[in-house]
Amino acid sequence: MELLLTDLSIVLPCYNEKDNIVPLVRDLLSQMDFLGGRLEILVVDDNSPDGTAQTVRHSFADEGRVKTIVRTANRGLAFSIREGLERACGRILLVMDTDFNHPPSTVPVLFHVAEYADLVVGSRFIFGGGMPDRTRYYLSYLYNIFMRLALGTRIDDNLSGLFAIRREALQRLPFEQIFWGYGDYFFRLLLLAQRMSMRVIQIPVMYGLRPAGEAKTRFLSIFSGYTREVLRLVWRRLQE
Ligand SMILES: Nc1nc2c(ncn2[C@@H]2O[C@H](COP(=O)(O)OP(=O)(O)OP(=O)(O)O)[C@@H](O)[C@H]2O)c(=O)[nH]1
Ligand SMILES: [Mg+2]
Repeated sequence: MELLLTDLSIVLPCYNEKDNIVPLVRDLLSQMDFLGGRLEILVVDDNSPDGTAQTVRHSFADEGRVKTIVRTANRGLAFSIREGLERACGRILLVMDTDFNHPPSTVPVLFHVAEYADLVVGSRFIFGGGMPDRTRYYLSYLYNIFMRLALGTRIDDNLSGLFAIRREALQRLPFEQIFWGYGDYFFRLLLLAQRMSMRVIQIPVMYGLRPAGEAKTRFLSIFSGYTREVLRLVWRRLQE
């Protein structure tokens, strides 16, 4: 059996998150300090013009557990996540946003539950979950009902992007069919995990507010892109 010295790898894709990334990494180091050297944090930055990567390198120069990856080719959220996952050494790999939408306090829970599942997913739409913006909450909730009906996924939140996966489960997944685009990679991941009969557990997550910087999501274009992708997946399924 492969001997893994890292218990948990946290992959943090970021773009222009200079003011969020340092407090986030500090928070994660303190939440998961019980792992000591068996923790690694990979900041995957798409060469942000605001100097996100330089800020991380400077702030954590003496912290060997924090690694910074700067990408200049093939940029984009899903490609960044893929690269982070490919370069991570952990037994359990966890992906989260870097703007505090995904609260660091859920990380110990995701890590713990991953002992009992292949994939653990943070969900806003089960008891205990939610998000502060009520309008967006209900719009996302309705959109998720549409996704679940169309795709047949059993998870309530197909767009959260917060998850932990065991290495052996990750290695079974076809990366080429999942990791491209933006948040749509997440519902492809869920769908394939379900089709491969993986054990998927959802835990509630209450989103936090972004303290600094700007959201990259442009809603109309993102959701029309998601809808096209959902319909493409449905069409492919019908043809199988
Ligand atoms: N590496 C990389 N990270 C990205 C890219 N676009 C967004 N991100 C990161 O992906 C995460 C989600 O992006 P957000 O802009 O917060 O998108 P969102 O959470 O859907 O939108 P809000 O709810 O409005 O915050 C954040 O950590 C971003 O920094 C990208 O092109 N490359
Ligand atoms: Mg966000």
